[in-house]
Amino acid sequence: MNMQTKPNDLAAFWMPFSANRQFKKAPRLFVGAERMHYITNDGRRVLDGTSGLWCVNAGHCRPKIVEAIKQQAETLDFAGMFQMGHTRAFEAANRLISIAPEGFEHVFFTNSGSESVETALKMAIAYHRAKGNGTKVRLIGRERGYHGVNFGGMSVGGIGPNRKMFGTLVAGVDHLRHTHDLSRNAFVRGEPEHGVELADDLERLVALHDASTIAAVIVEPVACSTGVLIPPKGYLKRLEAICRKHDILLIADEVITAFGRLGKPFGSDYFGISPDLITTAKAITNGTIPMGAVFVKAHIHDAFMNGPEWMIDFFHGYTYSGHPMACAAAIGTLDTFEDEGLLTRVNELAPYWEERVHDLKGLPHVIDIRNIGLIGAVEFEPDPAQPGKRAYDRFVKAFEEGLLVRQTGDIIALSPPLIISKDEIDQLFDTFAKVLKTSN
Ligand code: PXG
Repeated sequence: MNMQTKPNDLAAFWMPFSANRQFKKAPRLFVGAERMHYITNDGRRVLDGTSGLWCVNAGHCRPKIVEAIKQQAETLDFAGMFQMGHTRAFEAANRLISIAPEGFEHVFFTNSGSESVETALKMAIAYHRAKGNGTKVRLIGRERGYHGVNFGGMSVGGIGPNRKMFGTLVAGVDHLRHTHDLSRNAFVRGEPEHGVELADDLERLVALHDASTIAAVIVEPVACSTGVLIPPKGYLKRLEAICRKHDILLIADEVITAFGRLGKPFGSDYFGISPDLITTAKAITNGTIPMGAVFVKAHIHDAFMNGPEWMIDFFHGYTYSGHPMACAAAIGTLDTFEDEGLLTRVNELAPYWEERVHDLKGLPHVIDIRNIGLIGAVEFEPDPAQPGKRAYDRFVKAFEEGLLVRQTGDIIALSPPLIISKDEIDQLFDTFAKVLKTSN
């Protein structure tokens, strides 16, 4: 151990996706959390307007989840899952399948959204190979998509700054155009009217590469990290139909939209689509223990079950796939969701949420407001000299005013825990409106 390290020195931890130098000059630190609030190191309560990082759908430090984790730590701390098993993993998988959209019969456990994405992309390519279609290897993502930070996810992802420092990325990837169109859709409530034809972009890529070379398309039902881009009406269904026509797998990246955010268990339920694979993470354990899961339809899974029975069927997995603590946390989370009706509670809240977020129209520099389920976003006119600074300043100011929001570019995203009350929705928007009125 380096004896010069002071216990609370901020230098040692190189923080992810952060402006480290600026943060360490004026840190924002939490020491506790309870239901809808964080508690800062100087004892202030901060309303959680972002469910942590879109994970804490049931609110913070919920008793059934805490208890499940405690009990598991005392009973079975770790068991590897390669050629061995433990009962909690099978229990968690069955519980997850019981709330999954129709047709999903299997889950593959990972430890994060990024790992779920890598797993799904590998499954897609290997599936076609197993079916005798070994040329179907290309992967199609979408501009402005976010699929985590590992090489596959980064490559199908479409956020420039996340890609530009990392070389040529994975070969054989192409991108659909994004669906953000303020000229036609600004201030629309819910799903935008215009842009269904953007799904036809997949036909353009099929014409260019030929369907015989394309394994899968991956999209987020709602592209959240990039600033909440809501799909135009009919877009996802049309994309699904084009995938079917060309035997291209559709992967719905539901790391954010799964587990009740849109008022249904999964975003695919909400939009009425039936993808082949669904990637999840985050709220699967209410953010408590890292975990991800890929939901798999039977035809995909079964394609792998064709070699000798004693042989490994899918050469992929993580030391911590199906970790007992994560499985216990997932079961405690699903119990909490069920007890409190959280997977559908957003249906009650969404109309009020929509009213309140759109009340921000007209405040300084606001050029668009978007909402769906319990998600909101406010886009600001960028300061041409310092793009991103306007939203960043509002994020910092909101924190000082006791509200946690999430900044990306010149957009602020809002996504509180699904247990939020109407009074707390009022408090969130009153505070945020004050911040917007008093910022440059
Ligand atoms: N896919 C999607 C759709 C995501 O939103 C990932 C994959 C990667 O998950 P992991 O667990 O590897 O981070 C994500 C993650 C934000 C924000 O504020 C969003 C994410 C992560 C951190 C911040 O928008 N999404």
